[in-house]
Amino acid sequence: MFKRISALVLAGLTALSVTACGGGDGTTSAGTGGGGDDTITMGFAQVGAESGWRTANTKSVQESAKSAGITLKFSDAQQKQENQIKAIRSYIQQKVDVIAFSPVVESGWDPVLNEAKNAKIPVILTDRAVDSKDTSLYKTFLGSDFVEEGKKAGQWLVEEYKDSQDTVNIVELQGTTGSAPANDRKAGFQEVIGADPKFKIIASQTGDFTRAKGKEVMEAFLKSNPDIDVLYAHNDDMGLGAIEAIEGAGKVPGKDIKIITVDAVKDGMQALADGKINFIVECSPLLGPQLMDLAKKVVKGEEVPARVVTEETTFTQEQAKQVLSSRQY
Ligand code: GYE
Repeated sequence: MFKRISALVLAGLTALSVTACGGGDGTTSAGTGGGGDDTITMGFAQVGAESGWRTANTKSVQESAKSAGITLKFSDAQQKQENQIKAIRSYIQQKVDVIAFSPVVESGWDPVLNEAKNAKIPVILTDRAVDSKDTSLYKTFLGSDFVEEGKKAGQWLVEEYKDSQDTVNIVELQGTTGSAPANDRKAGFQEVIGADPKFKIIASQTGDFTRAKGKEVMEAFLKSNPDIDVLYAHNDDMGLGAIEAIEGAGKVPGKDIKIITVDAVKDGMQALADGKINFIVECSPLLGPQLMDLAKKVVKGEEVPARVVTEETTFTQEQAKQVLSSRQY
């Protein structure tokens, strides 16, 4: 296990570390980024297993920890903040070297993050952000720009309907209530379509990023709104669930109701290539390698950028057909 000694770090020996064996006297070793047999232990508090994106993200984190030689303690919070807080507290107790987590919702993290800070365990936010004012509570935030993703979804829609004067009735399936991707994907989309009053969001509800909920909520939307032109789903899984609901109601997804989703996981890309989804904004779950690099740096006390934004693209139906076979997740 690694333990940082801030006084020595302050003295300019940024890569210095101590191997603490069960609270014993330990031996010091000035690491140079490579050698030495000090193993970093990371506690990772995952959101859950709600979507294809999440499964791919978990796999990426586990595989990259392995190849980076980092010992990973992994927990699945089943989309519940209290479970994530418990997991983080247990990582603090176990004196891990670094804690990484993807906060299920944005608010309510200050107490537990302060506990980590007091225990001198660095925290890395990955995938989702917190809304804490105190940015000293974490070292960096690695993940997508969700507002930008929402904007890309909106821009496609504006372009698609540029020649039409008619009202465009939109229903929205939001992600988990209070989560950064739900808040930001909604805001970015709204910002773009809000410039033209012909775009109307006639219903908007959470589907908790799951297929089952996406289907259930879409069924309700279809019952109460006979005239839906567009579905904007905050992830592929909810969109895929909604496709079942649309087909169940005797309508043709991608034609009678146009569908925009976010993520671009394989099942989503397949539905896009098949013409059932019209446009997907990519959100990459492959954050593992960058996360492990950042973890090594923060454990050594090196400076890291406060924000690392993931690069991503968008896909039309034609583009999906071309890249589908080489899609990794
Ligand atoms: O889009 C969704 C998942 O936080 C970016 O969470 C992630 C989102 C992703 O459940 O599928």
